[in-house]
Amino acid sequence: MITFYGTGPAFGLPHASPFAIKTEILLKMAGVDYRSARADIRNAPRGKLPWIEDEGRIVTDSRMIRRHLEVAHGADFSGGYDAERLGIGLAVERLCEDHLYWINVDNRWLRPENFAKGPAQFFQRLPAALRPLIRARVLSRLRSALYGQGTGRLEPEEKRHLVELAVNALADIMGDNSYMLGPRLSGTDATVYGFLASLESDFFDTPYGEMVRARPGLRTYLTHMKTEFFPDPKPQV
Ligand SMILES: N[C@@H](CCC(=O)N[C@@H](CS)C(=O)NCC(=O)O)C(=O)O
Repeated sequence: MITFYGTGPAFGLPHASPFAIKTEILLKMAGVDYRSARADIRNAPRGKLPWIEDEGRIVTDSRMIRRHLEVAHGADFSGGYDAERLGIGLAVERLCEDHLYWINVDNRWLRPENFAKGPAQFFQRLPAALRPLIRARVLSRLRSALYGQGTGRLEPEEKRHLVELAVNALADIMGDNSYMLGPRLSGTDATVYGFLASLESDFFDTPYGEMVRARPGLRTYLTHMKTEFFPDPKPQV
């Protein structure tokens, strides 16, 4: 039995973290037995979530969890696609993880109204006296990370432009297909759903949800992926 450490349902999503949404879909696709546990970031083996524990072995990072499921459990996330399509899939995944991720973090954490209704909740479990200090430290670290990565230097209109390009690229690559790479599900869908659902969520005040909803193919995709993988979220242990 695998123990999967994610955030659990939050912000109208199966997990606050798009990487955790991705990982839970991969676990379901692999057909392995797992139970969900709420991750405490202070105990995260590499300071990031999600992670899993499988028979005493800890695996961190959704990309390494995917490899573990393939190697140790024989999972096949290829969907039967050829190398060219899978290459596009990998590029699409990294577009989500290494590009859209940062804009999503910026939107949730550095817009004060979004921070207050969303990520601020994560600090509620800390002792009240420590809360302001730790919150300020985390925000300062994130601001530096976003500045270093570059997203933190962009104007809101420039970020909107980049998201529009990425969302339209995803919609155009998917075309009329049911899944990202064609008529069949593949590992790429785990990532794309995690990030598109996070971007589209109207829990936060964001101009990005509308960009996703403006593409009918993506709207349909989000609905059928949710029905397929998260008809009702699994209880935490
Ligand atoms: N490459 C990692 C990225 C995971 C990641 O960045 N997780 C975020 C939550 S969405 C996190 O734990 N951030 C905490 C931090 O960076 O301190 C993966 O694929 O799992």
